[in-house]
Amino acid sequence: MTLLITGGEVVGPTGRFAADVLVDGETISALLAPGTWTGQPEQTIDATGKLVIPGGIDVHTHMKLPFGGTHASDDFDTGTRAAAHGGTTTIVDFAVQRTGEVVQDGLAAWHALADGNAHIDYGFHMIIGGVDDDALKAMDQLVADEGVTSFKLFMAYPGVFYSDDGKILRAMQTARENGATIMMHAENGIAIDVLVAQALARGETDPVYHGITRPSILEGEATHRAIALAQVARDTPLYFVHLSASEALAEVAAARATGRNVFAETCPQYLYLTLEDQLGAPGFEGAKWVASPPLRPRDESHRDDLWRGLRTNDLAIVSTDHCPFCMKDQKELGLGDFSKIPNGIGTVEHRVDLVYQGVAEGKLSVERWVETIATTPARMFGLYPRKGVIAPGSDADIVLYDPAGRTTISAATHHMNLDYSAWEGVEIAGKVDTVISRGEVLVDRDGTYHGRKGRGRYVKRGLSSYLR
Ligand code: DUC
Ligand code: ZN
Ligand code: ZN
Ligand code: ZN
Repeated sequence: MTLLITGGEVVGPTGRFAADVLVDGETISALLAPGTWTGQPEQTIDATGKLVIPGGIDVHTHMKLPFGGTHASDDFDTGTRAAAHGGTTTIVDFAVQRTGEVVQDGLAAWHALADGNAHIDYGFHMIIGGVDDDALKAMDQLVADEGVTSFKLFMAYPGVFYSDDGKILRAMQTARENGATIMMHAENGIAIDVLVAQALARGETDPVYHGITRPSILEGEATHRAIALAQVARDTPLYFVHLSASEALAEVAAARATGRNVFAETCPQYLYLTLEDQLGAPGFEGAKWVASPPLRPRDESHRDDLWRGLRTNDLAIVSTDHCPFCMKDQKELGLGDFSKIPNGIGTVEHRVDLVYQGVAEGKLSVERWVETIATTPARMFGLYPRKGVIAPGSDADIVLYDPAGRTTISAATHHMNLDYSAWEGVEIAGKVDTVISRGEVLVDRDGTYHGRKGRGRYVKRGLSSYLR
């Protein structure tokens, strides 16, 4: 099957240029000067007026994550179908080893959830919830055999996913040897738990106290500590997930300025939403935005700093931390006690649009948009050049994006298995037009969906391109 995408403007991190893109089967076979191909394609898509970009790569999703007695409401079927509608053609989800569990069993459980169910290609990171000799050996095996080359540790959630500093250091030393990347949830969970207990004792039970008991300085402190531990582990690559706070960004920027192997992502919720948005919601509605890290106060300039970090590359990637829980029966578990609200926001369908809105508002260049949502995610997590770039030989994961289109986000129209939207009514000056995964049109210009459950493949990842 040959497919020719004509008349569009191809965008990559190195620039934008007019080109026709020729797809042969599952891969891109050529980029051609417009109108110069003389063959007969079996299918042609007119991309006049559209940006032709590599399919989005969301390297932070939690399909079916067990949390607080329930599970994230999207599974690999509904979640990857929603991702595809929003122009994301690859996810890297977090397989989970819980404390006391064998790492390989956790990985097998995640394959059982995903294999045969995903609509788009997927890889796995591994959450290590119990660092011990067996888990460290398992990390080596996952890197060598399973295509899992990144491991997430938690400085938050004591008693659940939490690792103390000694465990973190040991995992970092192991990663230094096997080439893996350590991904860090940097919040001082021990201190946070004290603040949470004190708030509840005062009768402060509403959703907004979730954010008030997780102050940004405790993200900055944990970020600083993790950077120090990684230095002791001979500068093992360290990647901060869901960075939300100016204090944390300052730590990352300072480390990078001295040449350290430190990277970070942020998420749309931290770029756009604030604690005041949550405070303004009536009654228990604020639960919609309970996630960790929390939304930050408007007056502390976190959002401006994060947009700047995206421009300067101190923030390399925008992922979603997609972790949806319905209001009914899930978020409602925290009625009367904010600490029982399952943590998470569902955004996997909207990331490409939400970051493009930054382009529309003049905060980011169009090249930087592509870099932060597709190219750098691929390079950071060992998917490049198979994914993340429009180039001969790469998978034909391609999105046509219409800068003249308009998108309004609503639970009434989204595809996530979620009974509300954290982004209800948000308008985007742009629109996903056509979504192609390995040469197959999943979403066409009319919005018709042609994908199917089970077509997505597991991708074994290599080591990070940023490894030194
Ligand atoms: N944060 C969330 O909001 N949800 C799941 C895990 C996490 O770290
Ligand atoms: Zn986290
Ligand atoms: Zn510091
Ligand atoms: Zn997460």
